[in-house]
Amino acid sequence: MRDKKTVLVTGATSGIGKATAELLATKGFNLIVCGRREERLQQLKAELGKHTQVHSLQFDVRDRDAVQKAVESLPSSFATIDVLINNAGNAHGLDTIDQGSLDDWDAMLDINVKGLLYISKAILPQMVERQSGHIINIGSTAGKEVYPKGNVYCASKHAVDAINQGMRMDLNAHGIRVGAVNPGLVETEFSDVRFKGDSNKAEKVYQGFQPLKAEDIADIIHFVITRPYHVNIADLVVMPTAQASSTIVKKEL
Ligand code: NDP
Ligand code: 8X3
Repeated sequence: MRDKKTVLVTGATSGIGKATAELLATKGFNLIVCGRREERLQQLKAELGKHTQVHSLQFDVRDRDAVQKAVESLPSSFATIDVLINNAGNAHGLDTIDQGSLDDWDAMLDINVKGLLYISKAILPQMVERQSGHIINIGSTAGKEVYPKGNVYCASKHAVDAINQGMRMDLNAHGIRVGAVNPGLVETEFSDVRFKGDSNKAEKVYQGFQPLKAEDIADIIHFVITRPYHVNIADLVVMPTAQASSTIVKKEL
């Protein structure tokens, strides 16, 4: 009998995923932390290892064979995954549809949508076999509404919204819980990635109001996965108090 549940977090090298792994490590969960940046994974493993059992998996969610191999490589003590947190993802660019880059579009659809599907596909068979498990899909307010220049990022997060609903329906018969957490503006490396390292542009996104912190989302994810089994938080939207919608943010002058 395992004494702790095991949680696999994709995109654990930064932002929401990292904060979630850090919190869950102190709350009685074993962790499988995933990402592409090996150095950060090793650092995280060393930090979290002070609190719990940690295993790291380095792969790009776009590479379906690498995803499958990574999951198959798990040692027996980490092979049973109780909770999957589908968090890896980013926006790439912020351009009108006529100006957008095909590479950015490929990245967003391949990572945010297909990557989420690949990792889910690799883990679902064991959950179905056990008739238990919990999947948290990290969507976005961008999956609930579209904003100017958000076009393909919003489409990718609308797809996550649809996949979240579809997963919940299809896995209902197997007793597997599925739910989404959809944040508004959270200050992470998200905008650095969106603006390709232009930190001035990235910082401006969060100026003049108090954005959410990655830790705020981690706290919510911890709440969601610690509800009693009969409670499934199916779809949760959380914004900074200063934000009312993707385009309405109350800023101090
Ligand atoms: P960060 O940029 O801080 O973190 C993104 C994470 O995703 C990193 O750990 C990164 O790891 C991982 N990742 C990106 N591309 C890949 C890839 N190809 N393969 C594997 N891992 C990948 O951003 P956030 O923490 O903000 O974003 C996390 C999730 O939250 C995303 O799905 C995002 O869309 C969503 N979100 C963010 C909001 C925000 O305002 N910040 C609001 C709403 C939703 P590595 O580079 O090491 O691979
Ligand atoms: C991230 C939130 O508004 O930058 O999904 O798209 S937003």
